[in-house]
Amino acid sequence: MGNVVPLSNILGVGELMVPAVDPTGCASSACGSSDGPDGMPDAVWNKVKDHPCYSEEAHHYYARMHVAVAPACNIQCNYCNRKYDCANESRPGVVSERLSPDQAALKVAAVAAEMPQLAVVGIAGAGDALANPERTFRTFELIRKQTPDIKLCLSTNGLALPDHVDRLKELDIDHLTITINMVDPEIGVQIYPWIFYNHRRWHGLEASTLLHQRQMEGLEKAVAAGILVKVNSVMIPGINDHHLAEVNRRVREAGAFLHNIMPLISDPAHGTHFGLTGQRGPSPAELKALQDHCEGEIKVMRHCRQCRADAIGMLGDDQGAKFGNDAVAAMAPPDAAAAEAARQAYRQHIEAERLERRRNRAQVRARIVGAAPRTRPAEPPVLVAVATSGGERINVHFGHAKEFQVFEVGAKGARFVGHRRVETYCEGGSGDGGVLDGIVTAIGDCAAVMVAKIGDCPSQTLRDKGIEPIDRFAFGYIEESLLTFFAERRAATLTPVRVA
Ligand code: CLF
Ligand code: SF4
Repeated sequence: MGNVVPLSNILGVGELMVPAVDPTGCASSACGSSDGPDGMPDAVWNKVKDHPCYSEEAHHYYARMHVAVAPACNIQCNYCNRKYDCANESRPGVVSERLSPDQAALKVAAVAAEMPQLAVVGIAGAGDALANPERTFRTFELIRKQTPDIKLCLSTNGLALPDHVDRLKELDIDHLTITINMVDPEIGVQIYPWIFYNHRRWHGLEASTLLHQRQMEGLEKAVAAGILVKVNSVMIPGINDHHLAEVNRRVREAGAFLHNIMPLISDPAHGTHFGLTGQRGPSPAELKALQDHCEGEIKVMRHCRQCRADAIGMLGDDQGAKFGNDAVAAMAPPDAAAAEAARQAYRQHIEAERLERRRNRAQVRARIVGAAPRTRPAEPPVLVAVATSGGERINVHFGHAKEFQVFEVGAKGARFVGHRRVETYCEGGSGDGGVLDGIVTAIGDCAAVMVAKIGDCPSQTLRDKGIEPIDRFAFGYIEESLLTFFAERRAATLTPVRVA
């Protein structure tokens, strides 16, 4: 598999593959992410650098798992149906199993023993983590004790947050997500039919006003306590899409670290109010336009996968089905010390890889972007879809891709702008035509798709639709491949301007 070293050879664990440090020192990149220690205090960088949600770069290397210990919720969102995962942090889909705190701790130990990439354990439902505080905090206590090197993370709608910030701090929880969809209660009325607070149910504007006040109070308190707060917002066209820039401004002023603007997922089959009333979600272009508009002093997260409340693994590659309660019970008791040693070895390996690549990033960009001839007129950036399973490399066959990462590449460089989920095209050697149509639709706005390998038949269909299939960069680093592609494309289509 090209320039890839099986970490299992070093550690004797799993099937994990990680990219090797390039001994020649060339071809390093960061996938267009602006993530990095630059301009960030060391203390903050150390908190975010291995968190797959807080650092776009880290999501290529590190995994998270959710433990679904919090079934109840204290509010009703119009995009949620109680029998589905919390839409704050998950895609609709039933939580397979609810866990007690003891079961959750057992599951974390089992996953940690199998998956040295595991960096974070989060509680994100299936209801609201802080509507179930005893179960949530007991779970965190158990996990903190058994795997102290794994970060803890919590997601909440914010209603109960002001009452629990001190407890979060005591448990050394550095990462907190609050879903804030509005800062104007009149807009909130269209999203929240009721909340349950102070032993009674509140409706309408009263409910929405209370929720807004508690969310902002909780945000400010958490920031004051030194917790890195990520704000999630669900983009709901016609309801809060034009309002989210104001939300962005207000949460930034209140000290939020990161703003994650996610698309509404709405389907009548989910039985939600919005699904049943035909409320649509935004198109990828609408989502990107809003994210671009909000990007500025606060970083906008674009790599969210709207995970299940029981998701396990790298973002975009859920391994949760392998770790059901029965499977965990049948596993041999994990060797905690060996598992921790494996995690430490993995982190050191990745740290060296990232350091090396950061050193070379400027050289790579200068070589490919800086050396390009000046052209007239400036060629606009294009979108390119990439099949990757991590390591910042193009390392998935077209037919095996469950999603494509989308990058915008232009004269100034390449940057990650989102992902498109697809059904897997290849089914035991024969491609599925209907699925191919779906993939073409999903990446229809892309000029090219970069994969590790692709067959003639799908290649022709893609070409017919104006999408260039490219497998000549197989297993190469994504950013360098994108920049090379753009430079070649520019050289082929534009006349260089002589510079005096
Ligand atoms: Fe989980 Fe959320 Fe923590 Fe990440 S998810 S509790 S911050 S560890 Fe991440 Fe999943 Fe998006 Fe959430 S990709 S839904 S942002
Ligand atoms: Fe559903 Fe989460 Fe909203 Fe509660 S906060 S109603 S679980 S989406």
